[in-house]
Amino acid sequence: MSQALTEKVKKIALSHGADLVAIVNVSDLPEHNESITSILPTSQTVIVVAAKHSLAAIRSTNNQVAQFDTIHTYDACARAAHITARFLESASFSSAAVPAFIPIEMESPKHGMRGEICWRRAGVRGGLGSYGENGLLVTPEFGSAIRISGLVTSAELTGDSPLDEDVCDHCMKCIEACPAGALMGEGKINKKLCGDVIFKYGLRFFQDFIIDLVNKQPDEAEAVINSYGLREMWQTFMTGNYYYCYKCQSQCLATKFPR
Ligand code: B12
Ligand code: SF4
Ligand code: SF4
Repeated sequence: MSQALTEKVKKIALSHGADLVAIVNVSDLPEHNESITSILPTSQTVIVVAAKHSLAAIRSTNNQVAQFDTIHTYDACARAAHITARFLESASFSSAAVPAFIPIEMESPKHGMRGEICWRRAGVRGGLGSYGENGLLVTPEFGSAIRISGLVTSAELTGDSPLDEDVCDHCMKCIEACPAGALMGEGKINKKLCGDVIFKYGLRFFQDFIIDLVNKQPDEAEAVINSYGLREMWQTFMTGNYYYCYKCQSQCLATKFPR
């Protein structure tokens, strides 16, 4: 394991969009062994990168501002992951950046609900923070207001250790703030209730829209096509961002850590 290479890799990620970076050995993510190996059979290390949201943006009552911030926070993660992968490849280590959220396996049984690597888990194992009552990765620096992504590489880097401390304040602000009543504490979530809110104009809306359209008489179809819902959905297609709630992220400050 090369400490110098590990430090260099972290420096590159941090100077290209990441606000936090952690190194996890593949052997410390046994739950993802199969998918990691299918991405890169020679994988030795997962490099986790996280970028912070603008708190003002995800707290804004203007959802388009929050969506815009999300697009660019994901971009920051993607840039850090890709540039780090390119650096490692130029140093003769096979490396591949892994999606932060989409594209994602849509086939049964995953149905878009399971990433190739669960980035919360990877973040916890790499010591970026701990699980919160909201089920998200809570960091000392930014609470839950981060996006996470990363890459796999054949380079053997020095792994980081999980944190000893519990970063979550257990203040329950996330639970109280959830408009869907989807959070039950201790990380338990009703995914459908949350999904109905965050994907308001997502896949289910699209499916209902098509069903509605095919059941309409020709003279009624125009009203459906001209509806607000279709225009909103078009925007989510165009931008690639479809979230309509950020409350459990934006209310979580994990305030026991000064910043
Ligand atoms: C599927 C998915 C969803 C689903 C299901 C979420 C869920 N909680 O399971 C839905 C659509 C509901 C969803 C909602 C949201 N999501 Co989402 N989602 C994902 C996605 C694409 C895959 C997650 C996955 O593979 N889950 C499957 C398995 C691994 O999860 P699981 O069976 O529930 O197992 C977990 C628990 O067992 C937990 N666990 C184990 N032991 C313990 C112990 C304790 C004490 C606790 C608390 C938990 C815990 O560990 C596992 C996770 O590591 C990830 C991206 C990624 N690739 O990681 C983003 C991701 C988790 N989502 C994210 C976000 C921000 C959101 C939303 C805020 C929506 C938004 N505006 O973006 C909400 C938050 C809802 C919430 N509070 O959980 C971020 C989280 C950032 C962070 N700080 O952690 C991620 C990582 C995207 C990213 N790349 O940044 N999401
Ligand atoms: S809002 Fe409070 S209880 Fe919820 S995850 Fe953050 S620190 Fe923990
Ligand atoms: S994203 Fe919104 S609806 Fe989903 S769990 Fe968090 S607060 Fe609740």
